[in-house]
Amino acid sequence: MNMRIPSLVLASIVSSAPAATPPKAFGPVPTERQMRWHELEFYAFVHFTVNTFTDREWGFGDENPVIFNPTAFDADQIAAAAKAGGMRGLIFVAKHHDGLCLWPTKSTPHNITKTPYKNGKVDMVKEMAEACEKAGIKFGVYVSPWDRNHAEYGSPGYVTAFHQQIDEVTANYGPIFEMWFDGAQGGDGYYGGKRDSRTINYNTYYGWKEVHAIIRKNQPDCAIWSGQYEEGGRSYYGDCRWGGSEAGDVKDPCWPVVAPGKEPMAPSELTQGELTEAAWCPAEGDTSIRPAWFWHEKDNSKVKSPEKLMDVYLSCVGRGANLILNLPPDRRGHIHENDVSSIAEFGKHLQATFATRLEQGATCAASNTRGNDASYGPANLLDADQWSAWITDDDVLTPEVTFTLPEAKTFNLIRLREDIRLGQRIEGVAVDAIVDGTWTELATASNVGAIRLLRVPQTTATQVRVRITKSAACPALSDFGLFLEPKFETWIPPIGTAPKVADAVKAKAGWKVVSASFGDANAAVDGNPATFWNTHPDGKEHTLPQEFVVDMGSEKTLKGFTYLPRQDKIMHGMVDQYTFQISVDGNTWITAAEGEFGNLRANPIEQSISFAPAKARYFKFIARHCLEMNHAIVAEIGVIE
Ligand code: FUL
Repeated sequence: MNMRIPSLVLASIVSSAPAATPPKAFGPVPTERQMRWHELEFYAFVHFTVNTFTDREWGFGDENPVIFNPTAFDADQIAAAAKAGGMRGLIFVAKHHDGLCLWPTKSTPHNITKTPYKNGKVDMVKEMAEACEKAGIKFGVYVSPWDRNHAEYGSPGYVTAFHQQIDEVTANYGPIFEMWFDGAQGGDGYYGGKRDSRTINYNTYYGWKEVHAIIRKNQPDCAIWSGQYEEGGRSYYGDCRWGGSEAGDVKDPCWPVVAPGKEPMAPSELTQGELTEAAWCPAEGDTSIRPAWFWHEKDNSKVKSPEKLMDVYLSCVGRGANLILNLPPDRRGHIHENDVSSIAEFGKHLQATFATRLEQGATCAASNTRGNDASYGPANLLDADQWSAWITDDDVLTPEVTFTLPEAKTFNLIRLREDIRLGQRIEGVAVDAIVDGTWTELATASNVGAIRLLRVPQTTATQVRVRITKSAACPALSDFGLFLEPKFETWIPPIGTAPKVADAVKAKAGWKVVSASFGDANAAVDGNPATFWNTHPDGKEHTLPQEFVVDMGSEKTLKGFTYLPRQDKIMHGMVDQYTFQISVDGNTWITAAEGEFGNLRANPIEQSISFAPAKARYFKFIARHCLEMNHAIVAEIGVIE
């Protein structure tokens, strides 16, 4: 308390003035539900279904539920891993695109009761909800709208089943903080044995208005992720939206305000019309601790390090968005040792970083305080209430506040927040410190919002200043924090080591491309992810199907193949349907595998396809379909022996 006296003294000087008129909100503002959602900042995803056992990312919907048989599913171990990582909640994938419901739903027979796990007498959603409650973290649920198993997908019958699923999970498992509705939609699938392709309109088919109504009835505090619909010429949004990449980062700046047909907007872009149509719909970044959403043994060595996790955290939470980080259980139904180790180290790092607020005890002097009223004074920036704000007079848009610390402090991370209950207003901010006797700019940002974390060069100073350089309405900055982020130790995964790129190249030594339907396919087997086989090299499209044949130099026993899509974030020619053939003599071919690669658009990682072991000296890769345009681009093909 003593440490705070100086700022209180300052406050008492201004408090003799009459109470100032409260500021008006600017643009859309968050609901109470969204405020609670913002405060969560960081939580886990848990992707678990038949894919864990088939090594796929998108199940086709024809998987026999008997393959879903974790040997030791442990909801407490999963919740504990999330908790150790500093996460405040967990969203469980109760049904992925393959359609297997992990609770005993009445909406479809394709559910956990048909699995051998505990003889089908079990409810995994319940186990996960209870484990979260025990661990003291919030619980959320992912129910995939796209259902590749359901016979009636594409017609009204499925929508009824989907709504029933949402009703069941939101009515029966206690409080749910977020319902997550993936955007992957339609296309081919098992569909009750028809094995055809179904097209739907994501915005109109699923009956989002009713979905909202079911969730609001059962869980008034639950945030709805996605689920936008139109009615009477107006757009209605869920409570939060996708951050735009599955790498976990969001744009800088990332705005929480959306309007029909527009990119999320900065306050200065809001026109009069948009002020009435726009809505508060903040971003949530998502990514996995591994390259893929589901556990695959080959990825055990590719778990993101605590240091990498911190980069993701800063480029998501640090930009005002919430972060959802996937921890996928393995075939035991445990979070793998490597993932547990990394996330726990990361949790310790977060804790060590934010444990000490180095600005505490500072005095603060602002260039302006609203109506000279202490209740809007800069002391609000230092108190424990993260939303109480320093607010200026209406016509003061570029004020500054200077903090004088009781003694020099060393910091490398700055935290700012604004009182978003008044709308997001700040569009430019700079932070300076007196270094070697002169004010030196340490960082700038083009917005603040619910939270802004700025890494700065390690600085020792007693005086620090925040300048608001642009604001759509009088700024309402609500939090200022100085922190010292510790250095990372080298993290070594407890099990196994990472394969070296050089090994991959060595494995392909002696391979020869024997033929290609177009162009030079060597780039697809040169071990270099940056070069690719391209059947559209010169403005002329050489259309699909396209193929090439490789002679591996000697006979091998193959168990599968790998495909690395182009890595430059362009979808043109990205092959998503393939046939893989093998041959011992280069004349007689058998088809070892044929199918699609799932989720390439959002997450174009290396794909591994397994098949029954077979001898081969030659393989033929046939590109049958691509995501955009009509040609083939392949970065790498490899084999699994
Ligand atoms: C994607 C899905 O298709 C992935 O499988 C995963 O569930 C991810 C979170 O969203 O778009």
